[in-house]
Amino acid sequence: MIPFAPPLLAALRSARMIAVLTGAGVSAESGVPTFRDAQTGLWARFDPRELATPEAFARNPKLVWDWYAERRAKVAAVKPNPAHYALAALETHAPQFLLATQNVDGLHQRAGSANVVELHGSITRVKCSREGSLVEHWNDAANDEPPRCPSCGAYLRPDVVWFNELLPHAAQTAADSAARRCDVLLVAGTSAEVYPAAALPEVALRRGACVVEVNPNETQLSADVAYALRGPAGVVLPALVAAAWP
Ligand code: BJW
Repeated sequence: MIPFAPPLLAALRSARMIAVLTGAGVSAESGVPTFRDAQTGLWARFDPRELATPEAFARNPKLVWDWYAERRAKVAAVKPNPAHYALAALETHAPQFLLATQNVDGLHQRAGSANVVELHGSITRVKCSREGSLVEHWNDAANDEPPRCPSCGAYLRPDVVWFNELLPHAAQTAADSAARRCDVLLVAGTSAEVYPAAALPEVALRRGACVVEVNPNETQLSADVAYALRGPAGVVLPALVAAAWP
């Protein structure tokens, strides 16, 4: 049993609003690689930070499309882990709740989380690279270029947010509001390096919320949080929810 500080458990139980910010580390125990860890296999030669850009897509659309196609297939084959289920359980205890995720894998929703906003989109959706309209069906047959939009002929691309692109307005607004209003903010499995998501804990801290980090490693946020819970999210989060609501 993990010995959590009694004031942390009391803060969770008495919170009127709990907000959660998750990152790639929460899906690591499902087998989804994080961004800033070494990649394996076919993609080991590529830095995800280089491929997740509009410039990379403009330079080499087929390479970027294939990277996402492979990741989309991988995500379809994995399952939520105990961290995702613990956050779905946490939502049932909180009077008000918002989970803002940077992940594009949909695993929170598959675990039963209801009030989720996707800050960086979803790898399961595909859109027109020119008009932004979502496309339901596309032909992924091996080719030397990505599939094209059925209405305008531009390349299709994943409905994710690349560097230098704006976040979906509704998701950003909901997450900002939650960060300003929450009593407790749980920050799990993120390096907290990518903005504007990384600003959410800063906002919550300024507003006096109890900010709790769950991460096996130190981050640039660690020094400022009320509690830094060191360990894998799949172990720490279920134990935390069970300790707060035995
Ligand atoms: C575990 C674990 C376990 C392991 N349990 N934990 C200079 C200063 C400030 C900002 C900028 C700047 N230059 C540019 C910017 C802006 C830029 C940015 O922030 N860059 C930084 C890198 C500096 N941001 C943007 O461009 C954003 N847009 C924007 O700002 O628009 C406004 C604007 C537009 C135009 C002009 C000017 C302004 C958009 C950001 C989009 C990010 N997109 C990606 C790709 C999504 C699609 C895809 O999946 O391919 O999102 S990049 C990537 O990083 C992905 C992630 O969601 C995101 C965050 O990564 P995350 O989740 O934190 O993962 P890791 O790998 O970094 O960390 C994993 C953590 O888990 C680690 O801490 C581990 O220890 C931990 N862990 N196992 C718990 N079991």
